[in-house]
Amino acid sequence: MLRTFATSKIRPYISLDGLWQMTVNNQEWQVYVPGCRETVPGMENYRGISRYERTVEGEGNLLFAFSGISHTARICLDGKELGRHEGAYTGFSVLAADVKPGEHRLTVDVDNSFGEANALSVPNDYMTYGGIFRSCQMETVASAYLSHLRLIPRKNRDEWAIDVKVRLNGASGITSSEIYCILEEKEYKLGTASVKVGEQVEFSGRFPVRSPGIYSLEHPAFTYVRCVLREDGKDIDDLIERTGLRTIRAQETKILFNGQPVRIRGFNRHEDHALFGSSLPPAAMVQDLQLIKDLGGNAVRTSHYPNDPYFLDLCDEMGILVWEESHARGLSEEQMHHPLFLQQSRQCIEEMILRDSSHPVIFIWGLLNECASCADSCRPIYQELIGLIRSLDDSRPITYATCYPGSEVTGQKPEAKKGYSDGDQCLDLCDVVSFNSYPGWYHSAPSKEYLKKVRNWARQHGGENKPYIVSEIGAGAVYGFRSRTKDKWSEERQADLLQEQLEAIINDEDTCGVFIWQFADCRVSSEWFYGRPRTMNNKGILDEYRRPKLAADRVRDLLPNIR
Ligand code: ADA
Repeated sequence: MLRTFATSKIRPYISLDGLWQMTVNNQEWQVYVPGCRETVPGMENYRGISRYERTVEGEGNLLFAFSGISHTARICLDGKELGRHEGAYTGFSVLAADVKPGEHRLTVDVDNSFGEANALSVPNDYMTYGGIFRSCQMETVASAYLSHLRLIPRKNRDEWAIDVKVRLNGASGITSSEIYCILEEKEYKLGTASVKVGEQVEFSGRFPVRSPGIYSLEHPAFTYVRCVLREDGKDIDDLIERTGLRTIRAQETKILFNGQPVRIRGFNRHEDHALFGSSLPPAAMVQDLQLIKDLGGNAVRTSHYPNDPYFLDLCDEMGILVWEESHARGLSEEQMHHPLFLQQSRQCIEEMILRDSSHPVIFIWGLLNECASCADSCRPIYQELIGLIRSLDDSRPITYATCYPGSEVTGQKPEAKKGYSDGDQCLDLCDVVSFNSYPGWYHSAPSKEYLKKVRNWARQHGGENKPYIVSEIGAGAVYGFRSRTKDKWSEERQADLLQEQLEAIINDEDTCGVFIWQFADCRVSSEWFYGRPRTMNNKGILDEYRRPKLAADRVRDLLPNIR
């Protein structure tokens, strides 16, 4: 299941989840899809290419939909290439047209190696796992089919409407069809078009909602839209999407959800689990969301890439706000000038927004975590990518998490580098300002003064009159390491530091809240962060098995006070 609800009443599909054959250098395994290769005995540290294979039975126009393959994929049917995709965290589909009836061999070459072809998937402070790690399915489509259905709710005074966008794709032959949109059992025509094979046309319209059920975190209520493709009076394809009627706005220093200021009690979370790598089954996703709620949280940040669409559906249903982030973490000026950086960033942003903009709980788009926002040469990149997000979705605020206040805050003279400013120089470009700070952990400044100084600096350097989020605070602890002297890496020390950091935020009503770094410990790429104990990022409040550290109780006591 790619989503938690049925996305079509017409289009036949079969799930491709289950046992596949995997081959690496002539060695074969039976592996479960979705899954990470690293969970296969003997493959815990494998980086490179592997071939996934299985048979499928079908005929006609077969659309193979993948929710996530890490990080590069080449798909073939009976040895003929259907398509390639770069980027682990967004889904894609490839089409095999006019397939003869019978059994066919589907092969997927999966590659997670680092190299010149990848500007965003680089050795980093999280693990780039390998595999078909999210669900996939085979759909049978007609001569034309719909894709990219997305819904944006709009409120004007007390009237609600939904902006609907959908794409028509040609699969085989030339088709002339009519596209309709059904909302509250009323049918509206979106247009008529002919598409050739491989062509894509987009349709859009704004339609009123006459009996609106308002979405709130406490009472999630959904509005469904079904788009239908009609040929000669017959419905040949359809797509269903849902949204929640709610408003979201950054106004002066507040973030308003349904007109009310919200304070974020959030967790940064990597898609990572000791047992499943980045391929968490639905039960583990639900457990994570239950744990977030139990710890007093109301939000999750998908650090540092778009998450599984199934997880986002669960967030909608369980009323957890989401900061969804495009892929990029800690890239230097040089890495941002990689010849493929812009192309791959644009692709990731586009695929994320076209896939996810209907989710009511996504309250903000994020991008470029801790990238080179001090470098003159990178400001145009921030401008361009923030502009791209705005052009694809003007209904949500945009932010990026930075860690560069000026030297007057850090007390450290910046390296006098040509073309670098003393601190972040892109804050004016976004709607909400977000800073990552680790007082007491990476430096010894007391939390209360330090966090306030950072915020004041941001306000004077492009962030005036904007909402402010502390997008990361935290400290490391190795699960089970207790120390009466509260040594570094002990659970005691982590708990104390988090308490100090959280108390500083609770008492600072001028911030819109916090995302704790991080929800659970995660694996990091050994190629880069070998220096971290256990080759893990140990700042989880829970360990990688979701066992609570001492800090969990402290967070559960304190977090609810941010309101
Ligand atoms: C950064 C970064 C995180 C993580 C964290 C840490 O702020 O955004 O991905 O690396 O630091 O643990 O140091």
